[in-house]
Amino acid sequence: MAAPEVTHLPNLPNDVEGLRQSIRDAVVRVVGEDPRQATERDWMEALAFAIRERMVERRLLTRRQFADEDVKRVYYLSMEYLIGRMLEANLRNMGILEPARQAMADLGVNLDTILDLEDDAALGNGGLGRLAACILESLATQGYPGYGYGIRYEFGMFRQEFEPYHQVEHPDNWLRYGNPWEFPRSDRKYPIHFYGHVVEHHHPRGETRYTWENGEEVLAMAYDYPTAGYGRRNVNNLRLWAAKATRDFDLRYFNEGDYIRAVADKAESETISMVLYPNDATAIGKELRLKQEYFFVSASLQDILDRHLALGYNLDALPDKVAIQLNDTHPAIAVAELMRLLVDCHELSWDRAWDLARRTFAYTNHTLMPEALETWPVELMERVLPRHMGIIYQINHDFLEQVRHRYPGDNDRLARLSIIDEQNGRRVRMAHLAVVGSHRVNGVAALHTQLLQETLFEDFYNLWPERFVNVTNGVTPRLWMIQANPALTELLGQRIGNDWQYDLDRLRALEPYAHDADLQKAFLDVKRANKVRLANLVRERTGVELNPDVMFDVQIKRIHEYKRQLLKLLHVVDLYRRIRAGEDVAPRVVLFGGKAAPGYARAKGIIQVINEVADIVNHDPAVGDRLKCVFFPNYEVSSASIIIPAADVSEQISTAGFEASGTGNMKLALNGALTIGTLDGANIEIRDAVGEESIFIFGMTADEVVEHRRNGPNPEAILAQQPNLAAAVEMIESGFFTCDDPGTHGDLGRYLRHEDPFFVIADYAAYTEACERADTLYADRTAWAEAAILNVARMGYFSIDRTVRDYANQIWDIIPEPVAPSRTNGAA
Ligand code: B1N
Repeated sequence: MAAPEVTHLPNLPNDVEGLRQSIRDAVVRVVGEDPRQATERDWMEALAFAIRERMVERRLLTRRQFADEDVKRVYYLSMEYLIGRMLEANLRNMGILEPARQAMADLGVNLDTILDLEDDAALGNGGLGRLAACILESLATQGYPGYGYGIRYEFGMFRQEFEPYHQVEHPDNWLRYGNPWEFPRSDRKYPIHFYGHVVEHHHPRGETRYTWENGEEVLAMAYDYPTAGYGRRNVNNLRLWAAKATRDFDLRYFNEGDYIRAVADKAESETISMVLYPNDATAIGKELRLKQEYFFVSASLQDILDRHLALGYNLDALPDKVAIQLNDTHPAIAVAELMRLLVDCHELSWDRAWDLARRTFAYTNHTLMPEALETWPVELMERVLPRHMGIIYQINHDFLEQVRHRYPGDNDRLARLSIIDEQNGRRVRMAHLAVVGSHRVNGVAALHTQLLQETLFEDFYNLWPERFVNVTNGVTPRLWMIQANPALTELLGQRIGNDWQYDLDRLRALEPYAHDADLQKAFLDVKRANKVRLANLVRERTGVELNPDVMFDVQIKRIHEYKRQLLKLLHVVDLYRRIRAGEDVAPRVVLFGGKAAPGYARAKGIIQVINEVADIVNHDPAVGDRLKCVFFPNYEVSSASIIIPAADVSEQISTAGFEASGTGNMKLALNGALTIGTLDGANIEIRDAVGEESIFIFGMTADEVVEHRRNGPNPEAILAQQPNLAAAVEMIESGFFTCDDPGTHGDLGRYLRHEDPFFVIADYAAYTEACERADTLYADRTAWAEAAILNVARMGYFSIDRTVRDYANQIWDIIPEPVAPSRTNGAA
């Protein structure tokens, strides 16, 4: 037993004086610079170090308490965490934002300038990755024992530039100055195998055993990112894995004298964690992607089992002490890997291991789109992960036996349910592996879960209805209200106090004041100030001047056909043509933001045409302030937090049945934007919460979309009946917006006229009618303010804290374990 002074934690002071001391010390001791000469970046780093030593202290306290209390832990496995900037969030959640601001001022440094220097941690594509980041923040805030596992990509989501109209991707070298938030753990390394072959060992009595031999090995090394809760002392951990070459790796060629080859091979093995695949809602069929998935899953499961055993539990207690959530199918190979670890390494019987695995795992589905469903060719899986292919066959064999027993002779059903798809050249269906290997499967919005049960997983739902649950997504109010919208936060504080910061349902206290003229005025003033803030940023980034007194109409999300940026663009072109024709239209600023996957030609074409239209519209003196169109470059978490509070209108116009949930819809509505939306994803629940008067619903329902497709859509017939729409399409395809090369958008015209796979043409009339309803309400400032205030008051349900409680209660069976303030210190 170590002496008390060894196990004692430091308990650093959090007042201005104490912080100032730490920051000044850190400039010298950590950054290595003379305070007289330190740059802003030096001060930023010093501040980060002062925060992180305080975070790690609480992290250790939290860990001690969890160990003492024998808690059950949840582990969230996700390929993506779209965290954004960490400095301000960590300051706020640690409760030291204001003292730090003062301490920095005392040192002659403006905190806001410093905050703006930080790069976003963009280890994700969009909604799925941001949801993972919100969930970790909420787990800590609510005091749940919850840990994230993922990949420490050297390069995150690419940086988007326009040259001048089309998207160009630049590498996101976010670690180039190092990263003060991470703790490298060179003592936490696990070997990860690839390739090689499997050897069977027959035993006269008992099960056949398998060993996985030869092949290649890389190491997964842990980097820890402490995650602080808001208003609590709990600090959890996000552990990201980086690939490092093993020592034997070098030796192999060094001994043969091929030094260059040895170094090249070492670099090659470390590419596993080099780059995030920039594809949202599409499956990536690349061997390197499969290796990334297995790499982080294997490291995480080895780490989880190590901790479980180190805490003194036996493997039979695994489901009582551990829950593992699979964020989509990207980590679904975990089902086979846990079986391998339990059966091959820990020598459990197959049946015992299977029971433990199934009770430990749960799986979240995020999409119904066929092109996003991961399937791996059997041949590839066999080559890269031969032992896992064998395990999957065994799992499938046992599973299909069960199905045969339940539905004798139903071979069609067997083929539909099988983990192996035999129709398309033998592929492993990762979603089936995830469903079979989990005790719960959830969709991310009510409609999405219903559609999962009726379509994608219909056969599974019939087999195991109790396995399926809905957990509607949410967003963290700490980032998406308190940090992004300080002006509204302040106003809310004055009117209803700050309880809503801990329980978002309490925003409802605002409802009785929705028609209070003073509140309405203050609310509109806040919105206008946020629009001025955005207008300044837009001027800086694009040179376009925006009038904060017209409606800001915002569509920010990944570029995808189903999200229908083209529907909004057709509206812009229609308005432009009518303005030029002398018609009086309601003025608006239309702002787009979002990235296209680099290989998604149609999405890149959509960006290009929006930029071209914007350039003509914004420079036409006949238009003036009546219409402005901006494509905000490099949309990311940090720009989202400026754009969202400034939006009057939120565009959520996906083809019904395609957007699993959406979360931008929640962030915008929470900040007082009114939604124009289809009955898709969480829009339906938003409508139910805010009421018909605060939302503009339009267009085909998911059922009607299916019906429409069955009837054979006919966009040309619709165009023949809608002269405004036809004129807009003609303007685009005629090359009006592409003076250099009039032929450029003929293809886009043909696409809309003859294909229109996402029913932009079919929904157009309903869409513009919804936009006009919004224009009419917007013109009545009192009525608009009332609707927008009610909208904010009724958004409490969409707090990520409710989402996390739903997971905790319905799926994980974990309870909060807040770190007691009295336990600031003392022996272990
Ligand atoms: O997940 C979000 C939802 O709110 C969105 O509606 C949904 O589109 C999004 C493969 C995905 N689904 N699938 C992905 C991302 C990366 C990748 O490589 C698929 N993203 C979603 C949160 O539930």
